[in-house]
Amino acid sequence: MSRNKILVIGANGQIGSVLIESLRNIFGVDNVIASDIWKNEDENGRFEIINALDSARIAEVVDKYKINQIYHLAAILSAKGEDNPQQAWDINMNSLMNVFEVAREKGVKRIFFPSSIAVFGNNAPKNNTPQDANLSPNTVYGISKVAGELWAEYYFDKYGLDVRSLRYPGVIGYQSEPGGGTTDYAVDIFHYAVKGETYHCFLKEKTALPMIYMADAIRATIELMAAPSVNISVRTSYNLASASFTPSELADSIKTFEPDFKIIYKPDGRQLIAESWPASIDDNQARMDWGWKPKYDLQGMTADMIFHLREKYGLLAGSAV
Ligand code: AKB
Repeated sequence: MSRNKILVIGANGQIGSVLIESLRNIFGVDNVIASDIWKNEDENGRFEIINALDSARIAEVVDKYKINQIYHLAAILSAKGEDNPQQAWDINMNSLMNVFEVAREKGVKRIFFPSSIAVFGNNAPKNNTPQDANLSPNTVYGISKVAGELWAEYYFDKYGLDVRSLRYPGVIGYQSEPGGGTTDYAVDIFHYAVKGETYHCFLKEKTALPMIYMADAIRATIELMAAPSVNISVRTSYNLASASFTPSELADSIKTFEPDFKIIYKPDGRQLIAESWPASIDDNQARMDWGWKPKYDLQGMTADMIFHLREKYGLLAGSAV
């Protein structure tokens, strides 16, 4: 494990910024190279500017550090992707193909590629959506993830490239901001609640979506990447689940900590995307293959989010503002 040299592409994003810290704790600061199209001023480990559309630059960094694992997290998410579908397709697909090709040419051993519940569409069962449900997404993001999953399997079958992937639900964390997704409301709502502000929710109150707490999402990613190859029976992408809830259920959970919290529902274009996605996910294959088990339910994630955001905003009892 300690001989891993890991490159994280898209390290400044919602998941990347948290994943980097966990990987550095496990593998050592010098063995985990963060990269993105801009440098975060808080970054104090090894960092390289990489635009993942530039395959020569990826190859250069892979050579420089003798990289043998890549986490490719750079992507345009579901809601933002609909503003400029061609650009979202270009970024999501060509960056992924660059990573796969550089990995193949340079002998990188293992790749992580995030997929999403966005691969499902209106033809998949809404509840407990199975691993092998019909994939007919109606967002460019979802289409790019389906194509990416198939390419992942292709590179494994044809070249033996050990690509592993998770279909992330909405990820909820206090450490970082989400950027352009349909599930972003479930992070934003906490910031408003803790600051005592009314939240205007862009989804309807009864729209259930699968979600996962950041700590669980990071652990799932690292556990999948550490699993013995023989245990990985899914070479497209694994369904991953934790809690599923509606905006009103989340608001009620928040009210147990912030009783005066108010939410107003003002659905916009993201409602249609949410309605095309599963309400809950069956992740049994991940549980059976590599022992996946979430730790956080709705109450657990609410309590932890509220605690950390109160701390962040200087609102913990006894803390200075
Ligand atoms: C999004 O909402 O686009 C993402 C996702 C579920 O992949 N958070």
